[in-house]
Amino acid sequence: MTTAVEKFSLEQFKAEGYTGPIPVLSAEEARAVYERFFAEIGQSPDAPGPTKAYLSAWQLRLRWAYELATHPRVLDAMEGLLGPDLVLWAMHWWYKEPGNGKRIPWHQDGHYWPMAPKKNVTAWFAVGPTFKANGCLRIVPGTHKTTVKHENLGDKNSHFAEGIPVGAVDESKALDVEMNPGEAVFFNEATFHGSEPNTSDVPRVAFSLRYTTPEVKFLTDQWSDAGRIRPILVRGSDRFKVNAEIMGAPPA
Ligand SMILES: O=C(O)CCC(=O)C(=O)O
Repeated sequence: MTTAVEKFSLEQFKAEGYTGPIPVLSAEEARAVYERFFAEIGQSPDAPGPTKAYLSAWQLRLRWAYELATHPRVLDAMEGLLGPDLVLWAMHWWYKEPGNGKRIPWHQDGHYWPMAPKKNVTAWFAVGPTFKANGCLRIVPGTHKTTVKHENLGDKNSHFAEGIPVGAVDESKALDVEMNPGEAVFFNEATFHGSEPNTSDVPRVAFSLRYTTPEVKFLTDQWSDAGRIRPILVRGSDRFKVNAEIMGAPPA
């Protein structure tokens, strides 16, 4: 399988709004995570189907998920992009079972997140193989320097109601980020990204980790699901304490 990009650098991240993918887990480690994911949603990896399981914030309640979210290779990469003080604030599984017809529309994450300033690096992690036909992540390099208006798309096959109108995206510049199990790619809060439906018989099992730095305040009165925002300082120190009332702790 080919990957769209193979380097990791701060220069690329600054210029293009993304960098990677890099290998984080071995194939065996990724397979173990794959099996844990299906066990947690009450399915067999051999019979993947739709789920109604809650797919967010596993880092706050499952020790293995927390350890995955703070894997030293991820933290080292985040340190290279964000500096020495790191706050883990979200984890979300992006699962598309075979035949899942929903697309993730083109969007900029910062549009949905009340935080000040808007500053985030996502590590998007392939747990199983991700490729065009199973709806791999798509990124438009160089789109992270401005914010664009998101609109109600009126698309019943869209995972989110609001996104970037199709005409505002130069699809000819989009990368299909095909990835091997255990790889992670990094992008920021303004980089255009999305994905197409899974038309294959291979489940797309992936998750995102969200990282920021301690001076960033979460405006929890503006989040519809503020209960899941429990930032955890995972490296360095917090001189700002702007989120003191909502800080979380690693699960036992
Ligand atoms: O997994 C996808 O297709 C989209 C992921 C995404 O929107 C994100 O991680 O912010």
